[in-house]
Amino acid sequence: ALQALIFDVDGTLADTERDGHRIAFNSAFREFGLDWDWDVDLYGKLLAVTGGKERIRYYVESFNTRYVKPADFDRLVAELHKTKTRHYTELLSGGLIPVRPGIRRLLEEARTAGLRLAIATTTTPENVTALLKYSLAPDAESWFEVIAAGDIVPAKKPAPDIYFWALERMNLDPAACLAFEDSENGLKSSLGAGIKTLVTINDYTTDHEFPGALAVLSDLGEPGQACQVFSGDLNG
Ligand code: XBP
Ligand code: MG
Repeated sequence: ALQALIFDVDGTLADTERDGHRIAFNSAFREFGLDWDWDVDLYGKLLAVTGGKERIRYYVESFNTRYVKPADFDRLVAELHKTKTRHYTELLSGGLIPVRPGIRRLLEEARTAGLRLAIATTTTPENVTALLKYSLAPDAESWFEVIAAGDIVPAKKPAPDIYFWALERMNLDPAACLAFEDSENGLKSSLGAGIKTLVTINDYTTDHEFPGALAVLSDLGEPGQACQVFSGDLNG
């Protein structure tokens, strides 16, 4: 029987990438006097790599090859990313990024039904805490038994490690869980850990392929506002 729901964060709980993370990266670049600017299209390409520090490296190596790396580039990446996290959490504290349709309802119903809740994400732990607090509820962090995030596993999504970490912490069989993801990398990660997965797409992931997903939906819907079902049988 189903015992737990495990949620991805970015793109799944909320549409955080375009108007959240992307803006915060650009603010950090400006603060460091860099003329790097990630527009909406470029950021879509950069999302192929999960993890902010990894994404900065990917940009420099594949999209800004004229940039000459300083000797202490590793440190620069770490400092840029720390600054980006500050900008991102500040941005969230304004409450500007709402949770996606159906998320609040599903979480409330799951809590009432006694399901265990967890998070498995590649983003930084502080970012998760801020999103839960400012976009969901002041005490929302306490709704989740385990928050698996960021660098706690070295291999980020699409590797299954972050889901394995959460399962182990909760002492749960993957068969007793359902995961929620929005991207190809996320789906590979959850399926790699053997967890059935429901996908809700967003603007950045509409063209992704989702083989093996339980269903692919536009969103989780709200009363009087049905979601679109792209694949899968929700009654099956
Ligand atoms: C999304 C990510 C993250 C964020 C940026 O992860 O790939 O890297 O874009 O956050 P998920 P950080 O969908 O698994 O939540 O800069 O903190 O890495
Ligand atoms: Mg995601």
